[in-house]
Amino acid sequence: STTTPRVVIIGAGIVGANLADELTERGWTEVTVLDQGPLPLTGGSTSHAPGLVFQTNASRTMSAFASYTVEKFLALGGAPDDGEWCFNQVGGLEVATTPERLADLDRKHGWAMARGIPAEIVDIEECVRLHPLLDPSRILGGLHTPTDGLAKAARAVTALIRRAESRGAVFRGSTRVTGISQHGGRVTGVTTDHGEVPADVVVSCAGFWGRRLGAMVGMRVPLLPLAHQYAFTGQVAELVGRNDEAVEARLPILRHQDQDLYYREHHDRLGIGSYAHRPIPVSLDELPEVDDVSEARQPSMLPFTDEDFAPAWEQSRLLLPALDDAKVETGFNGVFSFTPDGGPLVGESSDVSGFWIAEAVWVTHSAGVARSVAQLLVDGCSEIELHGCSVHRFAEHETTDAYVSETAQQNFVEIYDVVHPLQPRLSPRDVRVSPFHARQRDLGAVFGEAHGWERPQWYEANAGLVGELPYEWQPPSRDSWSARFHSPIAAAEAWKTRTGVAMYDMTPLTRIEVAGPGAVAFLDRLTTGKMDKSVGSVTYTLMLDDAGGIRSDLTVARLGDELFQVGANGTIDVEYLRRAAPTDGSVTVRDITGGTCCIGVWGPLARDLVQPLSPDDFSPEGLKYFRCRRADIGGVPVVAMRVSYVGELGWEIYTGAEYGQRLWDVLWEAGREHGVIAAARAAFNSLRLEKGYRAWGTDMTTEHDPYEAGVGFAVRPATKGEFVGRDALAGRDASTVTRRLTCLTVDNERSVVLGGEPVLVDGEPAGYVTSAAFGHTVGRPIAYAWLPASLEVGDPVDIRYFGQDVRATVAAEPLVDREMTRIRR
Ligand code: FFO
Repeated sequence: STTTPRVVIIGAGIVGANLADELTERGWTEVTVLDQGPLPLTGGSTSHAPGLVFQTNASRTMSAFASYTVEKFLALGGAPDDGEWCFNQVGGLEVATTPERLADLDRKHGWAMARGIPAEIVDIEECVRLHPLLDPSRILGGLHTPTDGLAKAARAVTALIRRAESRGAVFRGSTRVTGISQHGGRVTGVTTDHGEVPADVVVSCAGFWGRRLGAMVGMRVPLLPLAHQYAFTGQVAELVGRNDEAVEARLPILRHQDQDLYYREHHDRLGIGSYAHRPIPVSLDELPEVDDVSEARQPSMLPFTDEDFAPAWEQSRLLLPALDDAKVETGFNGVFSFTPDGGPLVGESSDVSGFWIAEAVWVTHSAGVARSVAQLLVDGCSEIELHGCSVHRFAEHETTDAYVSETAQQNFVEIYDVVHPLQPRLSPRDVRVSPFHARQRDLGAVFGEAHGWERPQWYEANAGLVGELPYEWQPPSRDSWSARFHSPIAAAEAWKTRTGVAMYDMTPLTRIEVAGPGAVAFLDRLTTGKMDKSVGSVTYTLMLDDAGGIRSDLTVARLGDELFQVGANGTIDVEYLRRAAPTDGSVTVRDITGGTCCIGVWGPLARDLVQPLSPDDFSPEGLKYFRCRRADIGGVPVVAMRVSYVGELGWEIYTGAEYGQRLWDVLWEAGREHGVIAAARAAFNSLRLEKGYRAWGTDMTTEHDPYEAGVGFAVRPATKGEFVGRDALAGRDASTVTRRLTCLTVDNERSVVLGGEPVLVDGEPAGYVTSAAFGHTVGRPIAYAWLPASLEVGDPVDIRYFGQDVRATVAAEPLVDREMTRIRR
């Protein structure tokens, strides 16, 4: 008989129960689920969750999770009338009371379209028809999503437990986990107050208790428990006779985001959820001990604080005048999980293999997250891409108590805010600065922020160049949304990069040193390229998952026989390489981003600037395209790599962080006679799109194979043996794809889209924009989009932008330097 791994799931809430169901469905039947509370109502966040499921989200992944939850819960329960429903599909209505919100609903409607979620923008009259309690004079319109609705989380848990048990899973309530056992870096079991449970895999689905469980294996789980108010009104006259106890609700679930409020029916009463109060962090030690958990008494339900709810009640009565005769009857401050970026936390411990977490998950996304975790465990990869959920997406400082506490509370406060995609966080700032920071400030850098790094977006010092721009380079004015967090100075910086020379700070790019006698074989197994090339080679290559999806794209520079420098896409890559490395000591993997720095010197005059500073050969023959070498530049020891994400002649020049400012100064001084400028991310992003370079995480993810993404050239099966993803790609190539990352140019030069918008072909949604920017060299906005492969160059499409259709045309790519003459000069 075949055996499957013994899995222990900690937590029988909506995530743990779903996971037991998904695992047993896939034949992993040796599943034990433990919970400290009684079954099935254990007293965690699931037990009091109001269950509103709004599917549309800025994140595709989160939307996909939610849609699966809807589909699964609909199938799991009975019809609303029989009182056995797990999902009551009443629809969702989000109303706008300000013009900004109304515009934002247009944008959100676009996301729904791009994700295949039926939704429509509705006028005031229709809002009131859908939800007759609304005061028409208070609202401007709404977004209606008929497939949204109410999840009955506690009932779903019961049904999932029953189904998982029928396949062999064992659920044990009132069993407290006291420790995680491990041996040789692997998990071996779970200790409880009722003895030891052996395990090959442990998945903590402990919700807001997760930090405590993680600490048992030395894992810092970046999650903060916060209390959030939920109130029940007394009977509302207008609701009497509309519903019975079994159905509970017929009106759509309602969001009033301008006041941080949401609503649902409970038979003839209303439930009101509020984020309009101060954030209320909760210490696990303060939670009440509850022996007799019930719907009304749970450790995760703190006493209602009336004073915090007063403004919410006032606003509710304005929006819903029917509440004038009602009052708040009861309420509670419910504890649930917040994270620094609002996303869930999914993944395996870095230090103890076999210990996984799936936490900070809303009921809305629970089934989807559980399915993905089950796929990760059983198949090795998830069909929905997870980089925004990975527990390894955070920089080290982002898991500290101070950071988690501050940012999770910010997330609470800003939960319903209209957020611009380029809006940087205000605090904490100046956490990580490159060695060029002082010089950048002197040049009037306007900084954005990413994982703590201060990253210039443009330099005010270049403002004077805007007036010098030749006519064809002058940027058109923008609509107010795309003009936010943007400056026309980007046009001047792009112009100088294409016609002169510019210095870019590339320090925040993740750099990994891979070294040791096993390094070549190790990298060869994990990537699609040939790694056993000469010292001085640089290879653009991909890492795939077992299904052939793109896990990352890398540059791999061979600095020595046993020494490589890998340019990567963040801490997820560091973690993956670290955990995939052989354990026999033949390979070391080290994140060297922090101790080093990098300046990209790019433009047709780059060689004129750099060569006189160095005794080493920077000539076209001396340092060819995609080669690297150690060199001395103005007395600074560097590694120069002839790579350019902006698509111009030049080098990424690396040195130790302590030499960084000196390197900057040397290049800057020598550059004066060539008119060198410092240039920044806004120009950078435009230039790379013109050159057709993909950004992993935005343009392509594990959901895409290399041929669809247009990076099939980096897969070299003929030149090498086994590598991860090889078998999955067999038989696929550029001619077999059904969808493609497609280059579009927008016909009207003023319509700059920003990414995430739906693309329509013949008036029907057919895909979505990934990255977009104004192409300063080509004088048009550029948008890359996932679209059917049947489209041809010259075909017209429409991009839906704030409710308007913007005409665009499929273009041959890249738009700039297709002949490679600029970059190879
Ligand atoms: N590493 C370095 N050093 N620099 C980078 O800009 C980046 N990336 C990511 C992660 N690693 C990096 C990789 N993305 C090209 C395209 C995308 C890149 C990096 C480089 C590029 O030059 N492509 C050429 C390759 C041709 C060839 O294989 O010979 C091309 O497509 O023509 C920044 O995000």
